[in-house]
Amino acid sequence: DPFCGSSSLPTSLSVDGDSLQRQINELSTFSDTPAPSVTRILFSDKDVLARRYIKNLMGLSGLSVREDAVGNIFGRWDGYKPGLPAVATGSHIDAIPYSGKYDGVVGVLGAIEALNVLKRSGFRPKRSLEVILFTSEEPTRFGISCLGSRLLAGSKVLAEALKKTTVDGQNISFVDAARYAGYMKGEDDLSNVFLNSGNYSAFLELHIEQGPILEAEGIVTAIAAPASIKVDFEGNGGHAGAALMPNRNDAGLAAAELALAVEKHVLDSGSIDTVGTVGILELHPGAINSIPSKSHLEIDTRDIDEKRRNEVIEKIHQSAVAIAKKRSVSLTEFRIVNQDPPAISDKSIVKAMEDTSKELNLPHKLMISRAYHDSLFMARISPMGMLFIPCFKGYSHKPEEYAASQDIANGVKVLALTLAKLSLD
Ligand code: HGY
Ligand code: MN
Ligand code: MN
Ligand code: MN
Repeated sequence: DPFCGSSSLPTSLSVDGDSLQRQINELSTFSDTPAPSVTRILFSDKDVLARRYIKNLMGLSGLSVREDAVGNIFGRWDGYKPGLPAVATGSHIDAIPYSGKYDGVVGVLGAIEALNVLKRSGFRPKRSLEVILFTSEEPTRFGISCLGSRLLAGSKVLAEALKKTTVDGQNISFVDAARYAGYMKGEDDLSNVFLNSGNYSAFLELHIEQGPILEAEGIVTAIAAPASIKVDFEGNGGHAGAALMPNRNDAGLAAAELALAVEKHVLDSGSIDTVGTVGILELHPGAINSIPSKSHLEIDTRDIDEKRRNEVIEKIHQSAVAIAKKRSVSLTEFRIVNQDPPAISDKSIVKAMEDTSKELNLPHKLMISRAYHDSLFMARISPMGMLFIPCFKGYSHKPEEYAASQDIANGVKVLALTLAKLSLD
């Protein structure tokens, strides 16, 4: 009954920390690698089970659930002015290989619990509150980061690619993979996934910091500018014994030299804020006694300054060309997969989070997010805010990832009260 409860801000906020911790533990069992690691790849069987688990929790919280063509999942609590743009919050549950159980998950389970906290307090939202599970934040399967939120933010290029060209490492198309998981049923073009800006009055994301700075909460003021590049080199290969060194054009050494060039260009950028990683480096045929005839590397480089990051990308490209020439291998691919601008958090949401933290006597600090998040793209269609909770020694993207349930509960409280305030705006 939309008229029960009060539309004044809740005074008591009780987070059910035990059930939230239990849910985090249960969700982590939907994994393709043994505990304590978590591996949950887009549209895999484990991903489908995890989605079902989240949809069930949304249902138990009385949220109405809808899913879009690519598997973004929305759980909605109608406010008493359901026609107004809603306030949304959410994150992701896909997990890169051998990672941890908190990255993304805290912002989905925590968001559902935040709505439960408000329901328990008798709060009645004016603007509807919506929890979003973004279909895939990690680039693992298709090499596209923030696939779901990028699409919601209206990327026509991505909509085209997903329909026509995107395939994974086993040459399975995005469309077939999505259909396997029960999505992309119709022949619909994906533009019906796009949300127009104004759809939400605010978007907030609760997430672990994934870095070593925080002892308490972090309120994010900006999200760094990410980019990723795919590179292939090709040489003649040959017999590791019979081919003498002067006659070789070793694609593996070209890749190794480029990886070191990435490190050099990043260190020479003039700022500690520029980072670069070669997380994927594959050699073909991958036999000890065969000179690599092909190599494939994937480069991740980021900076809080977009121009400086783009200069590094340009230098990496020049190095790839120079190395190919020097080693007489061919540079068969140099593809910038994404080269995104940074995002700035909405000042009024930052202020709402600061005020809420003060009201709850929770220490907090302003900071930049060096990791990217779905918020980076939601900021294109809605005022955005992010709330970080500390994680043990900043460990993330590895099984040792850990966040204390008290810190999670504090984050959920700040999220809940900030959502309530924004809902009454
Ligand atoms: O890589 C990132 O920044 C995010 O955690 N996927
Ligand atoms: Mn991640
Ligand atoms: Mn994440
Ligand atoms: Mn390639």
